Amino acid sequence: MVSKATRLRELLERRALARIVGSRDALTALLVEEAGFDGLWASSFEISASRALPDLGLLTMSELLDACSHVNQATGLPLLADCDTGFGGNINVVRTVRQFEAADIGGICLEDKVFPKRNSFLGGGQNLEDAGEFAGRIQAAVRARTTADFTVVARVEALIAGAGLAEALRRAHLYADAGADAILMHSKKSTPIEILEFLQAWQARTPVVVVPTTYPHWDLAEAEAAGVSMVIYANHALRASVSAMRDVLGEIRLQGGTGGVEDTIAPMKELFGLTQVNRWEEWSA
Ligand code: SPV
Ligand code: MG
Repeated sequence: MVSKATRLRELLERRALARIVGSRDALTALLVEEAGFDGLWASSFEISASRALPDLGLLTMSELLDACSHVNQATGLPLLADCDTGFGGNINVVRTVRQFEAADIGGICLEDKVFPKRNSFLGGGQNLEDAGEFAGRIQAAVRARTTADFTVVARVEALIAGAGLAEALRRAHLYADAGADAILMHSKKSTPIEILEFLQAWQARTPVVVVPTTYPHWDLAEAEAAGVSMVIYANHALRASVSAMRDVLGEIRLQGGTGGVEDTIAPMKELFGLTQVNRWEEWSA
């Protein structure tokens, strides 16, 4: 059987662009698979938000692992886990790799910010980790894995922090030298301009992952031609459900009953299907 790590690596290394989607829980993962996407992203933002917490590095490693395990077991899709800054120093990263690898999770992504990190789209400053220190963390992660295919993605936050392209490139090269399998280059510009500049200079040294939350109109074929290997739709399923839940709850409150929303929400039967109740009942018979 092909491991999830191998599948994630294949997605990153194949010629065609891969699209993975933020999944805070197992049910979301099922819907992502049903919609035909290539893989899953366990977003620290979404998993925090679903616990009514801000994305400020509050999740512990075991909380994230627990959420990732549910997401990972729900489908055959490979999962890239958003492990923020790695939950501490090198030894914490080593333990993280061991635990996530043992859970058959495809790989982890670590970002080069100081703990506790702040979500990249929050206003205010961002504190970048010392690049050498972070490269050491990447090296620790790479050395800790026991299967070559377990993927370690290094996320560069230099553009997010306003440190410029030269610094983003310097960091990306350092992390690739340390063994990172791919670089996630993050940007909060409203166009892919910074990413295009990076890709031009990077010359496909490693696969490149992007999160086009603030530049959603970038044509996928263009992104692929420019050298992007993987796109992450990090938070759209969560944002869709917040809008839908708000609308429906508002209507129910307004109308004094659920009759008016019945046709706009998923029927119970759909949930029975998604949760494969028939199979479970066969096993119980
Ligand atoms: C996440 O989804 O948790 C991410 C992406 O890390 S971002 O929200 O852009 O930081
Ligand atoms: Mg995150």
